[in-house]
Amino acid sequence: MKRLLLAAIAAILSEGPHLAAGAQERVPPVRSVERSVPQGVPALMKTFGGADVKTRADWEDVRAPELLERFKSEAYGRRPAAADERARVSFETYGTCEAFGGKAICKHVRVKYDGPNGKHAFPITAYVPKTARPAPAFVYIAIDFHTKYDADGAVATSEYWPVEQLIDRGYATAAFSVIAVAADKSDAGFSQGVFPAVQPEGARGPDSWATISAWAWGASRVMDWIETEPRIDARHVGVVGHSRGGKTALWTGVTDKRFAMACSNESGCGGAKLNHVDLPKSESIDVISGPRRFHYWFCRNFRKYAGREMSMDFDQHELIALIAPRLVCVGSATEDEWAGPLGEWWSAKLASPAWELYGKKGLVADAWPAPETPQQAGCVSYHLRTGKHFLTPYDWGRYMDFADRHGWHAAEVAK
Ligand code: GTR
Repeated sequence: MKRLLLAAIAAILSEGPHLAAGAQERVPPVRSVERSVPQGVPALMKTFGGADVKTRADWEDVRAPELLERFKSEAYGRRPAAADERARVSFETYGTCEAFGGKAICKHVRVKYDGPNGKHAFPITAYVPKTARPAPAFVYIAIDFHTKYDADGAVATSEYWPVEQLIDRGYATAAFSVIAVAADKSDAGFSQGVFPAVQPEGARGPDSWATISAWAWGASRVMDWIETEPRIDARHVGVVGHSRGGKTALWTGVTDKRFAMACSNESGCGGAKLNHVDLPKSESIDVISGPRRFHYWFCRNFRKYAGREMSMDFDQHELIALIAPRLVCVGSATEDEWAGPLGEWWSAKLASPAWELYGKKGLVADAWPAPETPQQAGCVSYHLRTGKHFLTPYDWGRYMDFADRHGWHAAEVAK
């Protein structure tokens, strides 16, 4: 009762949610799963005002900016400009070593941020293969699960991060722990991590940046460092995250065009999963944004969409489309129904017209694939892996295959 009353007051006080005027884009049926066909998906190639988006200029000048604005104001929040001022960021390399029998160099780097309201620092752990040419790289957004830390909070190892596999394929990799950037718990509020260095807590509004945006800030600072590292090819860097890290990887790809690829591994609701498809076993906006769950990952406005997914006038295929014409990978797992694997595939599929504006292809596929048959012919990769919610060597292998396909590579690993 109290919740209903509060919701009613909030609805009166705040701007209403952005809901669609009516059903729009028709989508082709998926042969194998006819009961889970998206309904009333917001049309990617129509502006909110109803104009057709036909050219690259229509997209870049009108549609992409208005979608970006929607995702900022309604989902992930607005990051104050001072957070991304390069002059406020510096690096200190506090350790280097040989790794994997001399195949790679390990570096420990501290990122220091001198913000308008305070300072913040966090560590990066990087491995760089001893290749003749600068190596392409993957930034790994390390969530707390399966992560082991050094004494200073740097990522030491993680079952989600198979470093030697990357090194052996000639890729550098750099990881940071999300909790070294912003706490992954609601009671920490926004008084910890990078937030207070940027602005006083009292300055927050319904569209202020939240935790996913702060973690994406961390990934961008790793990219700042990569640009200073001569052994890494900064033009060929992907960002990889699993689950909440996958949501963050997509937002990083959208907000930082220096990343040539964004890889969402089983990111689900608020990540790659389309909302306009009925997948009752998957997480809903109501659940994820609930007071006892993960409301703090998103800006306050996101809560307005709880229970109203089907009438939202924007959806996650449009988030993926904002990464075009760069590369995107979406990975799902068969036993990960909470993330809605089919909804993840649909977003990848329905995002694809954005690549066509650039004379490229997005996801080249007519139907949701069988497990272990990756769809990698275009600029959007999708794979379904047998198994549970996890970031496995198989998933990493598909992300590296995709980068290889796009010619990122392949300096030889020094023996
Ligand atoms: C779940 C959450 C998901 C997903 C996952 C994770 O509990 O409901 O949205 O992000 O956590 O990050 O492992």
